Formats: sequence, C-alpha cells, structure tokens
Amino acid sequence: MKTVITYGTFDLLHAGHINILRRAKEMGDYLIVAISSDEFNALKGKKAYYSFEDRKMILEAIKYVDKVIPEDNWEQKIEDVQKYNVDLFVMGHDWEGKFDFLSDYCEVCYLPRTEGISTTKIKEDLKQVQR
Ligand code: C2G
Repeated sequence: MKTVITYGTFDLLHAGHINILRRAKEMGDYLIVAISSDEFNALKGKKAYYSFEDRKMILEAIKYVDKVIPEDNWEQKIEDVQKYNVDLFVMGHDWEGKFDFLSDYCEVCYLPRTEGISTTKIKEDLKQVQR
C-alpha cells in the first residue's frame, strides 16, 4: 500500500484544495492530510476563518482523504513520514524545493497549483461584494 501525505491550512475549502487532494490520492492508495492547527497558522502568519476542528471535520468528509492529523510545527514532517510509513510527500508547487530534505525519507513531489483560486482571493472578493 502506497501512503501519501500532504500538509496545509485548507481554510474555506475550494477547488484548488480538492484538486491537490484528488491528485495526491491518485498517486497512491492512502492519503494522510496534516492540517495546520490554529496556533501553527498564527506562526505562518495566517488566521483561518474556520477553526481547526471545523477544518478537520470538513477534510475528513472528503472521499480522497483517509486520515487527518494535526500540523503543529515546521519540524514534524520527518517524524510524520517515519511514523506513518509515508512513501510520497506531495505539495503545491508554491512550495517547490522547500521540503526537498524529505527525499532522504520518501519521494517528494510538487504539483502545479490550480490557477485563479485561493482562500485569500475568496476573502478579498467577498469584501468587494460587501462594499
Ligand atoms: N493549493 C493549490 N492550488 C490553489 C491553492 C492551494 O494547489 N489554488 C495547494 C497548496 O499548494 C497546498 C495546499 O493546496 O499544497 C494547501 O494550501 P494552503 O491551505 O494554502 O496551505 P499552506 O498555507 O500552503 O500550508 O507545512 C506546509 C504548510 O502547512 C502549507
């Protein structure tokens, strides 16, 4: 069984998130998603609209996702890869090169992002509508 892992905030879930989750799952048999805790988001300089609990529940409802774990810090990836016997680490190509150190432990793959959509864009577009 080929285990895949990916990491992210996954706030205000949109087609870009679904596209990467679908592609990550298609590259293996079992997909683990490490979802950023509210505290880690603060470290990333992000404030998610949905709480960790809600973002976790939403991700767990997606057919491509087999397991959701918390992402609490930048340093946990090697431990996660070893703990869950991960074969493949996948991220959008906005992270190209940032996690190459994991290639000592598993395959590393950066996939093209979905153009034209982001949580930030959704928030900005909604602000425009309200004006
Ligand atoms: N993504 C994408 N296309 C978009 C938007 C996002 O493919 N239009 C991908 C990102 O490249 C990432 C995943 O969806 O792989 C989750 O994106 P975010 O929720 O923005 O996660 P991020 O803040 O990039 O956190 O340790 C890694 C970090 O936790 C990644």
